[in-house]
Amino acid sequence: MRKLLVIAALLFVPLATTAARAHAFLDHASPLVGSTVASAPREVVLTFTQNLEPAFSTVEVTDGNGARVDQGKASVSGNTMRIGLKAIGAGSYKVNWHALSVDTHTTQGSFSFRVGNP
Ligand SMILES: [Cu+2]
Repeated sequence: MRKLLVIAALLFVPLATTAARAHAFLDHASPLVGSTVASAPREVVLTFTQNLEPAFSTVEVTDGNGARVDQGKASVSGNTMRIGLKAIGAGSYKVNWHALSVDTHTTQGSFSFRVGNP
């Protein structure tokens, strides 16, 4: 039974990979996903696996209390979305993004980063 499950899982991997490539997923971010940075970043930059539709792609950055610490309006260029940050101190911050890729599929995700001494 267990062997069958493993085989089934392996069979689905190529399909999942193909589907993932067809949408705009987060490829990498600055600050890095889950990282701790020594000094406060002035912006968050998200790079996606596909070009984005600027009008329908957004990102919000919130502090530990859920208060917005971003400058309000993301700018999108190609597969990159960036948003400026207010002056932030040490703490944990959450980045919530929504993306509409040029193939009209929506994706969303979130991650956090920390400012302060690791
Ligand atoms: Cu897609």
